[in-house]
Amino acid sequence: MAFNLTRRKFLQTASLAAASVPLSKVVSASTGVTKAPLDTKGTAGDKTVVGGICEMCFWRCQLVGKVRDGRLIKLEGNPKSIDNGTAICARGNAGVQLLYDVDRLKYPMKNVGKRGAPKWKKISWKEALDECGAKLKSTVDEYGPQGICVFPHGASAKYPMHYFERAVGTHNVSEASFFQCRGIRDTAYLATTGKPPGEKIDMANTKVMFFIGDHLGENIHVSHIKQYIQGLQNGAKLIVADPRFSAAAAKANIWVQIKPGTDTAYMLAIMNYLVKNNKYDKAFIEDHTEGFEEFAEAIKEWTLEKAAKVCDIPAEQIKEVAEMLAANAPHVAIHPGRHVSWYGNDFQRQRALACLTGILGAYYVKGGWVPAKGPKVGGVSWAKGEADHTYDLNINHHDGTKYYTNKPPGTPTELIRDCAISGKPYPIKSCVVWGQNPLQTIPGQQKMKDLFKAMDFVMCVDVMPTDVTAWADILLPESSYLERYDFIKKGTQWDLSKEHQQYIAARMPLVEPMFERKDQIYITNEIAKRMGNESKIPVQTIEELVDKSLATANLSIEKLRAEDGIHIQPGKDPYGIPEDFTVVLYNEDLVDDGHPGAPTYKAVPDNPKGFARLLYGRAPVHTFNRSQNNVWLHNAMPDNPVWINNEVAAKLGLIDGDTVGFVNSEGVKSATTTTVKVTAGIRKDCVYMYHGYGSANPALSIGHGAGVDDQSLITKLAVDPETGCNGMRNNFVKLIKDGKVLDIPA
Ligand SMILES: Nc1nc2c(c(=O)[nH]1)N[C@H]1C(S)=C(S)[C@@H](COP(=O)(O)OP(=O)(O)OC[C@H]3O[C@@H](n4cnc5c(=O)[nH]c(N)nc54)[C@H](O)[C@@H]3O)O[C@H]1N2
Ligand SMILES: Nc1nc2c(c(=O)[nH]1)N[C@H]1C(S)=C(S)[C@@H](COP(=O)(O)OP(=O)(O)OC[C@H]3O[C@@H](n4cnc5c(=O)[nH]c(N)nc54)[C@H](O)[C@@H]3O)O[C@H]1N2
Ligand code: SF4
Ligand SMILES: [Mo]
Repeated sequence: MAFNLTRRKFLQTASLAAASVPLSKVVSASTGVTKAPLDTKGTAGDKTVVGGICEMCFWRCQLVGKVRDGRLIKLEGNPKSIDNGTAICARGNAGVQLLYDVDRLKYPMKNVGKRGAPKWKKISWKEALDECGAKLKSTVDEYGPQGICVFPHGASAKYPMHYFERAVGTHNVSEASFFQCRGIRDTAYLATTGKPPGEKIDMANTKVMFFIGDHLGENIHVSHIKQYIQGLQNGAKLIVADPRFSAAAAKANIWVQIKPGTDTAYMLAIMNYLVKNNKYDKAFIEDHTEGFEEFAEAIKEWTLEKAAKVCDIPAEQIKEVAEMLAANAPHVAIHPGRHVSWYGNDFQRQRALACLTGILGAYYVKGGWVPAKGPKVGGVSWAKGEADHTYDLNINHHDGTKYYTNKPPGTPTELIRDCAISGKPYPIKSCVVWGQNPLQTIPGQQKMKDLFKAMDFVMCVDVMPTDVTAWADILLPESSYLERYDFIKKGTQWDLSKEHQQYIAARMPLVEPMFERKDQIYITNEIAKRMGNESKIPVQTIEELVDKSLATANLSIEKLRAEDGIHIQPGKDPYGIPEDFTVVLYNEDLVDDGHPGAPTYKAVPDNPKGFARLLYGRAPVHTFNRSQNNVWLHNAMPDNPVWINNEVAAKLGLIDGDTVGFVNSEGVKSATTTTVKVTAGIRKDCVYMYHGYGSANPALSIGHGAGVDDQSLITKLAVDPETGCNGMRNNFVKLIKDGKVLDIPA
């Protein structure tokens, strides 16, 4: 929602939106898409506002809002959606509670206390923007643009991120989606197939799904889950490798209870078995791969027996999995993963996944990896300048080589933090945090606090008072995803075997922003003006940005509203491999850069005596930390019980529901406690908890202190040598009960 949209104008557009979805239009003549009636029980008679796009997580399902007396009372999937359809998940539903959360940021605030122990004073937007502009400008004047570091995430962070990268000119930007999430996957596939893989596997039409550490069902992305369920309903087999009996493992034909950190060894053995036994796709190898012989030679040591020992699973089971894959190839869906920053050896694991898909010939075929083409929509943002690598921390200045040859876009987090804390090779003095909570997102909490302490200025743009916002000097309240325009969401229909369709949607506000919240264009532009960058401003309002972007696809906000918030057009047949598609099994470029040419297993540190490895993952009804204060979601899962193996628990005298805290192998204790979940569904050498709990900010009246913050225990840093991304699962804990530290039996 733009700053200059008056209430009257807003109400006009809102009622226009409502008027655009009468029930008589439930079938779109242009597309033939059948829609369910919009009015569901309990909301009949309420206004339906179209154009919502969820951002309770980053999958961005398309929504409609039910509005009564100007108040949003319910969110539903947009019936026109060919992606999520009418379905949204628990978190999506609970967006209503985020919107009206009484703890939400309402006004610009200045910290008149200390960083980390703030005292907030309400100030005007003018004062806040003047201070941000002046402080950031003085950093640039004194230290250069590289003196600013940026920690962005989410749809609204793109425009400000581009401002700081392109108009101001700093390289020191570290996005959570790259350096703590999927960056490794994208660059590993890039080095193997020339393309980042997305999660584009055709699960609905496959014969076998193979998940290695993807816990679909707890990790929820609606249209992805639809594909997965459809696949199961169609009789697909499921193989799940996970040290824990995850929701997916519970549905699996084969559960591989793999030793943490050893997946690469496991896949090398599968591939070696397929090669040795002539069970690979010879035509695909001939036509679409490079380096097969070198690859086969490099992995030949990986016998079933060797991997069985390393991965602590039966050799017979590895063979069974390999046979199941071979028997159903090429219709096998090998999930490329999403959160893959695990152990610091992850680029190799991701390369192995991409190679295994190639060995089975499972690219561009029904049930395999199928990159269905989405519609073309141009972006609008700050103009890119000439690339100048003078202050690029990833370039070693002595000889011009890169530290991390396969890093995703931006600068690896640890390079930024080390530079900011040490002042070497140059000072970093201002920090901008926008839609990221680096204290709970990036391992090494103390290091993050040290970075903030080393700054002259810290500014934060958020919607809630989370752990990171307590470290800001100036804290700015953004309008939430339900109150603003932004993101263009585009894609293709979830079931690829149906007549193929593409869609384009743009986020539109479902209600007017409350209090003094502003959108990202207003905030960024006002700061840009104060930093002397007014002439570079690409758009004046968020509506202008969205409209210009839509215009590249012959659309506009108005047209999109008239189409119930989603434009649908015919797509292209997604199957059929392009002639020049190549899987580089043995990559000479990687060798030139000092890395192995074929995927290679690197062992991770073993458990110190008396400690269990700490594993973490998604809570089905929460998104990281961001939803912790949401009353509906909190009530559904108020803490994050620690999973502990039943035999271990028996030896320690622990039973379900016991209250425990933690101490890690570096002596760091958890600030809070949680409960125990005793289960045979986890290996004895690890414990597991849902990520995102244990908020430290008392301004969160519901989320504060609920459960344990896994990140607070992840103090030992591992960095993936090819990408510079953070590994997070090489940390070990003991449990503390009634003040007594319990040694985990070997
Ligand atoms: N230990 C551990 N660390 C992890 C992970 C893990 O599983 N375990 N997962 C990793 C992964 S996969 C990811 S993607 C990252 C996620 O990392 P983050 O994106 O940092 O996680 P969130 O908890 O969603 O925090 C985002 C911040 O954005 C704020 N926010 C929400 N909506 C808006 C908005 O509209 N505008 C603005 N300005 N702010 C908003 C929230 O209040 C919160 O402060 O974490 C990574 N780090
Ligand atoms: N409900 C919900 N859904 C979400 C999100 C959310 O916050 N909430 N976030 C979204 C985002 S941004 C992302 S990136 C995805 C992440 O979703 P995933 O990629 O599925 O998440 P991870 O947290 O990596 O996966 C955790 C699983 O890996 C297992 N694991 C741990 N170590 C190993 C190992 O060495 N080998 C193997 N094979 N498995 C191992 C854990 O036991 C756990 O089951 O989820 C998305 N969906
Ligand atoms: S999966 Fe759930 S939280 Fe994520 S965008 Fe869709 S409805 Fe929202
Ligand atoms: Mo992620």
